[in-house]
Amino acid sequence: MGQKDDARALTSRRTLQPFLAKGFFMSSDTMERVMARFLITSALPYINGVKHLGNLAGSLLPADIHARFRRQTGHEVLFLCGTDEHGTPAEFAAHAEGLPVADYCDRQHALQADIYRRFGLSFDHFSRTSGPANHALTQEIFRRLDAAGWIEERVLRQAYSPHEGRFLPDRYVVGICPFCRNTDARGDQCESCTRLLDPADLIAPRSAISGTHDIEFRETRHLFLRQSAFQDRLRRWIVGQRDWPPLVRSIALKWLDEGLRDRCITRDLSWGVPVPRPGFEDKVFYVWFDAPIGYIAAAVEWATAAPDRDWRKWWQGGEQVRYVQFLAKDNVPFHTVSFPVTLLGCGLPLKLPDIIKGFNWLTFEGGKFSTSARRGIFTDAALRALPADTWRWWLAANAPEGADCDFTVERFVAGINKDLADTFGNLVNRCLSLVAQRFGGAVPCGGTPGPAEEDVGRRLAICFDHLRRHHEALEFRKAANEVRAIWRLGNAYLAAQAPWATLKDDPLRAAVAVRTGVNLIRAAALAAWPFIPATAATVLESVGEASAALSWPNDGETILTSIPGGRRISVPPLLFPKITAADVTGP
Ligand code: B3M
Ligand code: ZN
Repeated sequence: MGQKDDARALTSRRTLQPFLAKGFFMSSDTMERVMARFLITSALPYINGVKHLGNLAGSLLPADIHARFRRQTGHEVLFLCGTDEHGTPAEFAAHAEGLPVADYCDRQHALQADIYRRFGLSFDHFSRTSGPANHALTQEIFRRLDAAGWIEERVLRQAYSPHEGRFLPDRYVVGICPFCRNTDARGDQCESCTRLLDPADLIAPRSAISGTHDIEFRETRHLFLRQSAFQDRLRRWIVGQRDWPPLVRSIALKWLDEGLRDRCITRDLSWGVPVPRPGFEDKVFYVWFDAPIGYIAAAVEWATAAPDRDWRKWWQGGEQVRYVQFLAKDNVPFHTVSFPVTLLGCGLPLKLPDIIKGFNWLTFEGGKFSTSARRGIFTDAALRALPADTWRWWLAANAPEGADCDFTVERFVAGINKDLADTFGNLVNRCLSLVAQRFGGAVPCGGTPGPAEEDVGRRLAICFDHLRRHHEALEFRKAANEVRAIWRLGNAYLAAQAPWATLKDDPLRAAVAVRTGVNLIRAAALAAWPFIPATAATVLESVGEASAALSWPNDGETILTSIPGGRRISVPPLLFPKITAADVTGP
């Protein structure tokens, strides 16, 4: 640790002192509010094609919402992601498009990065696992694991194609399934009966590359990471993670209960991170070995872009950094078991995740989203159909947290029209139009706030308190519900005060109500910002609060008086026109 970090450690201990002196344990909330820095990662989307809405809902979007919330509450945040570019699916996809793998990955990375930018995902850096930083770091971590005695060479029997002059990874061998007779079963699994297979099980095996049936089984050396030796350490660590969602804890413990097996971390491919060991020139690391190291490499790359950035401040920041991972449930074992073994085993003081937020599946009209079958709505098509905020809102408000969640066009249309058009859009539009039409475009002055304003202020403060707690607990549906409650509160206040009706008889009362209404709009937009950032920014700009997006309202009293009378405002264009099914699916 450098001097700066030491100084930071001291100040932070001093900040903690009052809590510790009282002789009680800090709750994790208090701990988080005191702690300054959040390292946030979303699972790295795989490179083989544009992702569907399920991928967005199950890691990228919630990670972004959390990063935005933490920035809003004054925390220092490093939000990282990138494309996961190695492995057989990348080679296959490139082959299908007739491109060299590197070119295919360049193209797909640019495409995905652009889509995520348009979705408003606010990464501090969007990296690539095929980049030099990840290659160097993966090899370095491997060397350290090896030096510490955690790597073992073993001999395996594996499919070899004399025609291609190479060993074939399991997925590169296809043949007839011995169980269901599907003629295109893959060496690792039969997609038709879903049974897990070994290439040697296949009847009439052939190479998926050339189709040749000339396949032999030969002995070859591979490297194994001795995960089994970490069983007890991992169990102690996982059992101690009381803040993890039950979904993640239970998947992790199930794996441990079944007994950790040593893991083969090498593959016979040419695309990937080369294995730095004599005799392994034809092999690369298994994609799941190098992909999570990509989280660290992303920080290293981010840090090289400016002299005042230090990746160690994050990855080796100890207790002062809170590391939060977002991922879908099928990725849980790799993040709770394999990656932690890599981190623990390499002996570097790297951070283990503090919280792993796992998600269930988003399904599509009662079935699975499927990239290979092109079933569902894909992120590029979604952006062509409707603005990003529309998707962001629905996917967060219906996050597949406690259980799987089904996306149906009907539910989507109903949700968007009710929440965004009728509730938020209506609040902004009717109040700001009134300012424009009846007050010459300036927030009215005069009048004295009374019990109604006190009441709405108190309620608003309670909502923001709840909202903050839900964000801190990573409860996205509950947080979205609270945002909705804030929007409704604004509408209910305006409906009860009806300034359009009192304007003539009691202009001062109308002035107070409209001024309070404009401030309620500001609050509504601040609450909305992590979810629908583009729209929230438009609204804040129209009430002259463009720079407020990154602030969190403090208490009920000032939140309703921040925008003073006399300020000129503008009316934004209709925020959310009502939609129909045809807008979602196209004509
Ligand atoms: N690429 C998983 C997936 O696409 C994967 C995540 C890697 S996180 C290090 O489902
Ligand atoms: Zn089968």
